[in-house]
Amino acid sequence: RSGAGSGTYDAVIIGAGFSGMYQLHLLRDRLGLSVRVLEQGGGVGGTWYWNRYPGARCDSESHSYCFTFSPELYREWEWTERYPGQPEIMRYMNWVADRLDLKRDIAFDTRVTGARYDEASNRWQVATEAGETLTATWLITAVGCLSTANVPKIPGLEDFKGRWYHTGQWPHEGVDFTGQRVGQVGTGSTGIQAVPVIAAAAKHLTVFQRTANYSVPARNGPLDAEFKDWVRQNYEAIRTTTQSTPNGHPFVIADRSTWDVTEEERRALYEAAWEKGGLQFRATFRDLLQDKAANDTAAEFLKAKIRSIVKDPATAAKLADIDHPYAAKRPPIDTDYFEAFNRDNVALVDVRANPIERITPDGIQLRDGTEHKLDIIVFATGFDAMTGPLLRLNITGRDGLALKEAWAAGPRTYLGLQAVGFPNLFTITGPGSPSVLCNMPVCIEQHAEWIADCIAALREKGVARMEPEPAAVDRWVEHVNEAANATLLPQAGHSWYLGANVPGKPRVFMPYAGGMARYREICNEVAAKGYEGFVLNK
Ligand code: NA7
Repeated sequence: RSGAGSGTYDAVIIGAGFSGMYQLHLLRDRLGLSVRVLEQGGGVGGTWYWNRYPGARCDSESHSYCFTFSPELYREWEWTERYPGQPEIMRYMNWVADRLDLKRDIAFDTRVTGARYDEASNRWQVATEAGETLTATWLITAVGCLSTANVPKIPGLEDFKGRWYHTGQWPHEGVDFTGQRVGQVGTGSTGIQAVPVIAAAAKHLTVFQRTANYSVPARNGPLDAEFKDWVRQNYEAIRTTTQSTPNGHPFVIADRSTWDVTEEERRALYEAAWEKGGLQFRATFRDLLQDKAANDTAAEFLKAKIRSIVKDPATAAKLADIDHPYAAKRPPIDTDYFEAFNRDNVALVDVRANPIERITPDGIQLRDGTEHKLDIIVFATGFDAMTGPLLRLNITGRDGLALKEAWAAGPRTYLGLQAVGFPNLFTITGPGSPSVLCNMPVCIEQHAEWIADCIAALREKGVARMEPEPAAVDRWVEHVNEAANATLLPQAGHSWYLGANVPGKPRVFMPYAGGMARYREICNEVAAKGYEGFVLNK
């Protein structure tokens, strides 16, 4: 149903992806609150509602990329492939929404244009594009971390005579590439998924690569009956694993160091991990993300794989010219990405050496004057991650403080959940939470449950207003920095974890790298100590 309906609610939730759906279920069905969810898309699904680009598929394995709070729901849904594709995830999200009867409390096609905290009434006022105002005690953002498309500001785009698309705002009717000359900008996780699929459909595909990337084969395929039975029978064990590993995935990081084994054994272990495929590759040794020399062994193995797959030595050299440690940027996994460069209709252009200068009416022109003629440009250029979706909500807190101003030098939160000056506002998977370094549904379930428990506890105590202490925020920001600096993650200078992909964005390492399991413990301790670090007012 569209139209938010002005009114007063206990809670307003912005977004109807995994986070918003589960938060609605908890607040409405467990706590009995009145809740309205505002969703700009025409249906549930969040990131998967928008990311319909060719090859769109989750990099988490399907039996861990789902809700696990309900054994019944978990066992009833049957995934068909090792990694769920976008259409299957959408079917799953709609199925959950229907099973939990969520849609009646979600206003679709409803964009939030502003949210203002009114001190006198201690209420949030949320404005929608249609001119409605919703009033709520609790405001919860469930807007995701990767939902604000980053279309690079390249001069001339407005004059391009062909069609152009960003992968995160893909037309629902799809794009027909038949007979088309396509240019794709970007070789992150998205671009790496899209290349082989576009290459198979288009007349010609030119891939514009600024930063070469590692990728490990996903080894996707249909799941057999035996595995599906195993998943149903091992619900508890799978959940225990995902909740106790640092990254929320259903595999355990090996306990051995890179240096515990001989070179030959190491090669055999990498080879086995490569054959098994997927994000598990980074779990081969426990120190890959802490010890640069250890990481180099993985990096060299993966670069050698690129050179062995890609037949043209010059193309192989460009693809393997990777200057960041393995997994210091989000590590992609693929289906025939490097193999696609062996096709006659695919070309790689290095735009690090020779950057894109402008877009002409006919294509893309590089600094040295070369023009690539194109009918379609695909921007797989990522997102204004983590802070982008929050800042565009135009949130204003106490004393007219805009979130944009409060975070002008970078985001500052306590636990990624709350910020000083914004009482009763909770940010699910906000900056300073493990979010993007974790298998998302695992992180989301923990956040939504913590928030629901917190609201229940505050209501019981008669607390009307909650906001973090400035000192608690200072300590948390410092801890987030320490956690990042204990890893190789900040060494990838151009990663979106650091905000480096958006010109002018402050360079702050945003996610919490201390691991989901540790984070869960910290959040539990904070709650057990009566919400230590938060100011609670009656
Ligand atoms: P990413 O990982 O941010 O990748 C974006 C890619 O686009 C990356 O290769 C960028 O190069 C490239 N890019 C961005 N702007 C430009 C310009 N102006 N010129 C050339 N190349 C550019 O986004 P994805 O969508 O792939 O992945 C995001 C997450 O979604 C992913 O990690 C999963 O968690 C799901 P750069 O590296 O900045 O040099």
